[in-house]
Amino acid sequence: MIHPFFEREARAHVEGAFTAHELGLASRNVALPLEALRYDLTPAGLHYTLSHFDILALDQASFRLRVGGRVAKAVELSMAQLRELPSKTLSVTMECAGNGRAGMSPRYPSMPWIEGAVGTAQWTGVALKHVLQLAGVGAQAKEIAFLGADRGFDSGVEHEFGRSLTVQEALRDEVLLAWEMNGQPLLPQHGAPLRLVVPGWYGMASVKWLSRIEVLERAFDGFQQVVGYHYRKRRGEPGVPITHMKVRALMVPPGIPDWYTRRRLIERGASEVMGRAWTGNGAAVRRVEFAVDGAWRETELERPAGRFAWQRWRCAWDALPGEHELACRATDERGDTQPMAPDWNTTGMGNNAVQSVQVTVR
Ligand SMILES: Nc1nc2c(c(=O)[nH]1)N[C@H]1C(S)=C(S)[C@@H](COP(=O)(O)O)O[C@H]1N2
Ligand SMILES: [Mo]
Repeated sequence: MIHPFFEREARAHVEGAFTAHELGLASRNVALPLEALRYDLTPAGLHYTLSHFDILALDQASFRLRVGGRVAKAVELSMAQLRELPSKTLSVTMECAGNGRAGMSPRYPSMPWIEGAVGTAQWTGVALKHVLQLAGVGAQAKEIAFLGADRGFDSGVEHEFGRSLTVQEALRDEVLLAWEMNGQPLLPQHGAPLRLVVPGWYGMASVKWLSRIEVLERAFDGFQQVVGYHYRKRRGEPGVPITHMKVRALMVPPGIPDWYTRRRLIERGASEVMGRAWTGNGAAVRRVEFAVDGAWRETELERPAGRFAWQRWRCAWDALPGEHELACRATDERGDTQPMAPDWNTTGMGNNAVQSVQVTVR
């Protein structure tokens, strides 16, 4: 066997039983428990988290953000200097691009998310554009790369977690360098002391433990940019880069659960089902439908707390005794909606298939 650090062969897909490696990742990287969809703002301890390598313990006092590359003047900023810049707070729904991976078969061996890799937090920080203005982005600049301080291997390649945005995307007002989440200092697992937050995009764009910004005259060629995060039907094909979140709705599974199987039991009669819906790319969710045993009906959809935050929906349901399958489906302003079955791709990305919940009504 080739040593895993130098293993460049793609990991073989798996079917059926979950592997010990998947269990290991699933217990490090936690999902939002779906009942926590009740909160407009996800308490930090219930927000999902995904870290590829180790969760770092960076020292706030000696921390410096370095901005270099094709800039007029390279700068280094301490946390104290960053806090002196004009700050703002945005409510942002963030979802991992791998959310729903466990529902694709055969399965890519990685973090086996079921459906809870999502959360909404208030992020406070400085708009990235202010920091870029301090350094002065050169006219030839094409992309801006964001490098985390965390380092490790994937598919035989050693790298620091890094992602890039085009200059145009990076200068958008809503792209933040954040040091607070829900009014509290960032927790270590969410990237303390500083992270990027790119509203509307899947989570991988929001680089944690952000330590270096490089202005480039070429496209960034980091592993997480060129190898990772593409929709590919076949291995080795160039594929389509993953950017914004797809439209999606989730419901709080109603009733009470069985501890082990999570099957739900509900009392008969009038009840209300609720959940959240979101989409990326600046659009809003236009409608959410709810289905009992395949019969779809409209729900009541609330306005979002901000342009980048999920929207609450609810629906009255007169629960009749028996076994039922509940489902929900969102459609956004662009007319994009959710498929009934996952759209399979090699690394199990962007699965926004309709959620379905089995319930027993007593
Ligand atoms: N430095 C660094 N940034 C990172 C990651 C990482 O592993 N390292 N994971 C990314 C991915 S894949 C996601 S989904 C989000 C998760 O952010 P959260 O843990 O705060 O929810 O962080 C992104 N930023
Ligand atoms: Mo992710």
